[in-house]
Amino acid sequence: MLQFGLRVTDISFNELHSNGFVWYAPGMHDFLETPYPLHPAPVHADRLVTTRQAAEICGVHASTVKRWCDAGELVCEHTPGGHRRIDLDVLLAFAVHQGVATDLDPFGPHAAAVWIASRAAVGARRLDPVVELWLGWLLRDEPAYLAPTMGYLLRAGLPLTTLFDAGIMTLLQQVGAAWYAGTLRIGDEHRVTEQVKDALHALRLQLAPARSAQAADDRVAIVASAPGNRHHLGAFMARILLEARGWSVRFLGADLPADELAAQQRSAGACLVCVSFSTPQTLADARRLAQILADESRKGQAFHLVLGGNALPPEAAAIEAPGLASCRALPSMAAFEAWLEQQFPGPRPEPMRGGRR
Ligand code: B12
Repeated sequence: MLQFGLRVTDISFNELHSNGFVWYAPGMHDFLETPYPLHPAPVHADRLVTTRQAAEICGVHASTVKRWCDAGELVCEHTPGGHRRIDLDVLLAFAVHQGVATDLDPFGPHAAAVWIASRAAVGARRLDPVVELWLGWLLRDEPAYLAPTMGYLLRAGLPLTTLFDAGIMTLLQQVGAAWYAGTLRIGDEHRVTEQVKDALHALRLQLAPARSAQAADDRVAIVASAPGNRHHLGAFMARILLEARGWSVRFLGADLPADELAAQQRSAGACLVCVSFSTPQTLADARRLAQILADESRKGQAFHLVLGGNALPPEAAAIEAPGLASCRALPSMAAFEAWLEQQFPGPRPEPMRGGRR
């Protein structure tokens, strides 16, 4: 029988700790809060799959899996109740041996770990195993699996907003905490951020066909990071979300001067402007920008302004800017999507088709 020696993840939380890694730097609670709790203990999910799960993984009928088992071709165990259970590694090795392609093939030696982590993410909305996998890959400078995992999770049914709010944001919080604690070199922090950016670009291209089919001329948005803000992944996620919902987006990147935002809104005839604020920016910066854009909106076509990002405290919800069609400060991509659904109702975007590539 073929044997694999895979672990649930290739770098465990314990290894991270023994390497001097920290989950949370002291005094960072304000920006380390996540909608989903992180568990510092390793997650050892059951590696035994049912015949139905094995069938889903291999893209065959459950009766085929049972036949493989009963013929002794695929090694399985039996529960006290007589149900077949198959070790995930044995199944994946068997699939390779049989020439059966699975959605897990792109993950090579990490296939079992990706399946287990994706079940926690999609089934229990626990993203920490996925984040742990990503961190391990990135710290070892193996970013190639990052984008495929994102696509895999979406095809398995994880909402795009959860991938962003609980997955990517948490990953970067860990990276930021490690940098803050002095356990990650600044060059490595930059490298990892660039690798996440590349993966998000790849994800965007995977979602792009749906966008071009649905793009509606009246839904044009400007998306950028606020003047002075060099962080731009939050804005980039807002862009992906809008495009996935059929919007046409002018993405203007980081640190955009306020008058340029206004000029771009005018020239594109955009009905929506989205701006991301990151610490060390402040509520006052957001108020100032809203005021400038409100003056602009009053002179021409009224448009909606959405502010987001980790620099905005709850008080930002009270920012008023008469002249704008509306002004909202939203704490997450999930809140942004809910607002879009309410403000711009329309056909929901197609989820990524799937199960199989
Ligand atoms: C990567 C990074 C950088 C990169 C950014 C590169 C890039 N291309 O973006 C670089 C190296 C440039 C950088 C620079 C700095 N950084 Co920095 N950085 C980070 C890091 C590690 C990740 C940021 C990130 O991308 N997060 C992921 C995104 C997705 O999260 P997010 O922005 O919060 O977005 C989520 C929500 O806020 C919301 N959202 C965001 N935008 C929007 C927009 C809309 C419209 C909506 C609806 C929602 C929304 O949805 C997102 C998904 O949930 C964080 C660590 C952390 N804890 O976040 C530090 C961090 C933000 N940086 C920090 C600091 C101090 C700096 C510098 C001042 C360092 C320096 N001395 O130069 C400079 C500031 C530069 C500037 N003027 O902006 C601190 C801020 C601390 C503080 N309280 O001030 C942090 C927290 C690190 C730390 N642990 O101390 N940084």
